[in-house]
Amino acid sequence: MMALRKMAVVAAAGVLLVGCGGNGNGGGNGGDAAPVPEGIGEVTVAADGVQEVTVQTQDDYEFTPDRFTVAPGTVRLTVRNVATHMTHNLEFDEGEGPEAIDAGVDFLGPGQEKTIEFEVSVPGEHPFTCTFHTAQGQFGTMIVRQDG
Ligand SMILES: [Cu+2]
Repeated sequence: MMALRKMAVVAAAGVLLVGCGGNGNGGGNGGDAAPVPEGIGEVTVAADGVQEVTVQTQDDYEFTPDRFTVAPGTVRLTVRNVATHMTHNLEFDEGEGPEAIDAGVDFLGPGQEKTIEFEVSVPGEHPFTCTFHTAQGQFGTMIVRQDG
């Protein structure tokens, strides 16, 4: 935890250096995306029987992955922001899915991760958004499917 905080401070210092050049210049983004760790976007079942999945955000306007599929039941969703300077969140679009999901991650600073838990029972697709970057197209979809 201490190490993480220290990294965040270092990263914040870096923002000052690159802040000007980095903004609005999407040109070279293809090659320098943060590496995706093993297991990101994979749904696994924890010891307590709850299905778990981790979605990552980074210094761009994408969820990694932007689609994942769960089975009806309890979902433990972790959103991990590995960005060094961008803040994100994850909110399920109200009224869009087959049932209401009363959970979301409202703020995730650089280096933070948060876990939410909620129930799904109706098959279908739940769109979600980073509300900070809706204009930049940061959307994703959680699919609920009977056979997982
Ligand atoms: Cu975002």
